[in-house]
Amino acid sequence: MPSAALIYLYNAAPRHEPYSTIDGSPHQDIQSYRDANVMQIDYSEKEPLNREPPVQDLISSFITYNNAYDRNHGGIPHCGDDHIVKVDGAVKKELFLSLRDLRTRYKQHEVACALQCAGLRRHTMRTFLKEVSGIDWGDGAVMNCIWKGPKLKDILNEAAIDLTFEETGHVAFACYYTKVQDDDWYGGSISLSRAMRDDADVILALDMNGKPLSANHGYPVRAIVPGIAGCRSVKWLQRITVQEKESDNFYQQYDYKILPPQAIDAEAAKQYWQITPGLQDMPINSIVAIPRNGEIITLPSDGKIQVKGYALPYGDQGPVTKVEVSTDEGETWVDAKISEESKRGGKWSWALWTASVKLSRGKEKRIFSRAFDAGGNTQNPNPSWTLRGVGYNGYGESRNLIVQ
Ligand SMILES: Nc1nc2c(c(=O)[nH]1)N[C@H]1C(S)=C(S)[C@@H](COP(=O)(O)O)O[C@H]1N2
Ligand SMILES: [Mo]
Repeated sequence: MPSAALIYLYNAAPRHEPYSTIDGSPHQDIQSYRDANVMQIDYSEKEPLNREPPVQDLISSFITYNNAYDRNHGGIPHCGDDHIVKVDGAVKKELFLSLRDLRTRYKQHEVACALQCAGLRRHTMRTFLKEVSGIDWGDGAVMNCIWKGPKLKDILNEAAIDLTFEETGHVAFACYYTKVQDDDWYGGSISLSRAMRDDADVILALDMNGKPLSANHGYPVRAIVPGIAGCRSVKWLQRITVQEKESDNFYQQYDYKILPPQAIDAEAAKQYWQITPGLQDMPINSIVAIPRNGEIITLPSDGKIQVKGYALPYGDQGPVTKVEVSTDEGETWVDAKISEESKRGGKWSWALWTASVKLSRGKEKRIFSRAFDAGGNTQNPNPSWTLRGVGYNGYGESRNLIVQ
């Protein structure tokens, strides 16, 4: 496969009723945000850009410089450099921050972290467990990058939080430049406590891998919330609101949740959306990138082959400390080698690993992987099905291998 090739995915997500006014307070000022200077909009809410790279390419570099996945619910705005981020809600002082303010008024902080779509590995869930709704993401909807910009907490400290119950507060991120598939704007929120924790490394990223963000990845500024589902890392960030409740955006309320198994279809799900918390920390995970499903492997004389993949820690409980591989259906496990770069990569990064394992000849052979992290988490041997197919973290698996 040519390395520049990206697998374009057909967006099979169902359309829902637009729902942007959960508390009866429509965002009346959307238009003023939308009038901000946008030079061009690529794609649209009808055909947003959603794609992932072949996973063999993805794991060839610890830092994802090329072919990072794209996930969009609407068009991609090309914003002017007069972009402003407004900070409002339960704060004593509203802020209107220019790009210059973001770059010069606050200490710049660099963080290496994995950013992953909540639907990562949905394809595995749908093929092994049961059909789910959503884009058919494989194992490539994740990138490991170096992001740089001011810490959100420094900005919120300047704005001075003015909330009665700070412990249960939220920080909502919004982008109004374009409509999205299920709402008039895109947004998501995280807990205020996560935002304010110095070691949670939540930043407003201006740079990605040493360069200003590209339009696709959020130029000129996006939230980066390490360890938390990518949907909360809002791109083309226009507004940060401190508030009592989660974001009222469709994608916070009616998507990106691990619904209980009783929510078997859209109708049954109705009663669960409001009582199920929004997905935040992503689960520990690992996948086998090489060999891929269905490969024909010719065994060398020592009977051993190289297996490669990546592993991701649970939310804020990284780094990955160990990865194991099994070629006998989980009876015995061998330790994989975690790459040196990964060992230095910090708690938020993925870990790239390699294992040399013995395989016996035959058909329908499977290779499993499982990861462990500093928080003592490991992958779920019996993952359960959930309607939207988010947060799948069964063992990594390469199957239907023909070994000769
Ligand atoms: N404004 C905006 N921000 C967004 C999205 C979006 O559609 N619009 N998609 C979110 C989702 S679901 C993910 S997984 C990440 C993907 O980031 P990327 O496109 O840079 O890969 O962005 C998040 N931020
Ligand atoms: Mo996502």
